[in-house]
Amino acid sequence: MTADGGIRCMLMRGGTSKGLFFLACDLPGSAAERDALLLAIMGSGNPIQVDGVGGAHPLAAKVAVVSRSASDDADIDYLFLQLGVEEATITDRQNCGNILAGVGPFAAERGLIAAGDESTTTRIRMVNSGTVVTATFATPHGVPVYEGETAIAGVPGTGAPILLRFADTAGSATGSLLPTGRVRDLIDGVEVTCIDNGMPVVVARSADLGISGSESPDVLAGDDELAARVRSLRIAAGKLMGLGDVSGLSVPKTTLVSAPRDGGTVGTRTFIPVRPHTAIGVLGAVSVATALLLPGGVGAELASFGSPGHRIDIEHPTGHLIVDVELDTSAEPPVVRSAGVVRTARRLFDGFAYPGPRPALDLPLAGRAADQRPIGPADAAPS
Ligand code: NQM
Repeated sequence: MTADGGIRCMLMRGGTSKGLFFLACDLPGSAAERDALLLAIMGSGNPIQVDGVGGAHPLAAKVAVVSRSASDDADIDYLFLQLGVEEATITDRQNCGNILAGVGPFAAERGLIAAGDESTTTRIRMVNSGTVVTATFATPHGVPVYEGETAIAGVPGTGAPILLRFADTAGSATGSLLPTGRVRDLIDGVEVTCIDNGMPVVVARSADLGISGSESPDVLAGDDELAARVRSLRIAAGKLMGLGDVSGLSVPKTTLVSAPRDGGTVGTRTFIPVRPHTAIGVLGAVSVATALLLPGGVGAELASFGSPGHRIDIEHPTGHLIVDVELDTSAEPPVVRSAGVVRTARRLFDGFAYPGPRPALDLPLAGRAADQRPIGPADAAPS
């Protein structure tokens, strides 16, 4: 912290999301103090986050806390925190594969890892779930570059590719790939597949919730009846998935699937958790792709699988997200071998953030539900 209260951090775009990246050692060691500080920096608890640096959307109210890893199987620890916009909430109950894209370059920028002369491959432990991911990104002359030729849907222009390879993502938040113990469940008269391959997601058919699946996020955001149905579906699914009362939580997400319209495998509209996503999350997409590959997965009959392989082309409101999922369906229950995705990221700003007034530390945080207190490893190990 600077003498006048500034906290060192970097603003980065990771995939289709944006957030503040901190070194763990630049934040308070106590989770409660850290959370109060981050809520104040972001300006959460106000719809336009006018008194903070948040982007007035859940996709731009994210935080990565990064440190050198103490585990043998990882180089870097990455704790993801999702902050609320209207509500002053903060939770570590989910991963974020988009923000993850910025973690390797950030760690190289801050000297946590030694970068290679051309490219760098590093092992990142997602502290939220304990999953280790391998990230490969360009570092000519040992310095991360962000410029490149790779386009990802939902982001203007192109950037340097960042390859993310996941293993052991099944059961990230719930302990199992199929947390209800079944491939299909019936909730509110709607057939769903509740899955957790990196992100707990409820997959249902768009038509079963009264939409075609081609509506824009803005149109969906104005549909109060749909919002009520999604809310009810995810709350019931949360209980079945062993997540308890999820009314104040950011998981599970809901993805409504339809037949593809643009040459992809499947059409999707995703809700985080009730607000429509402008694209789809990375691990959300990995979970949806896995659901479609499962024998009996809801919506698989709508999907158009091309040549045999593991490449699933997910259509979303702003384009396509291609994920590569290797699933062994000969095992019972099926076993996920690996998953991969390509993203880009960009350093947007580096400097110091100045928090405004914070909630008193001995009082519960405003708008923070009891079950939103961090339940995972509370702090990334200081570097
Ligand atoms: O699923 C949004 C995003 C995400 C999460 C959300 C993500 C993922 O688009 O891995 O990336 O689900 O809240 O950043």
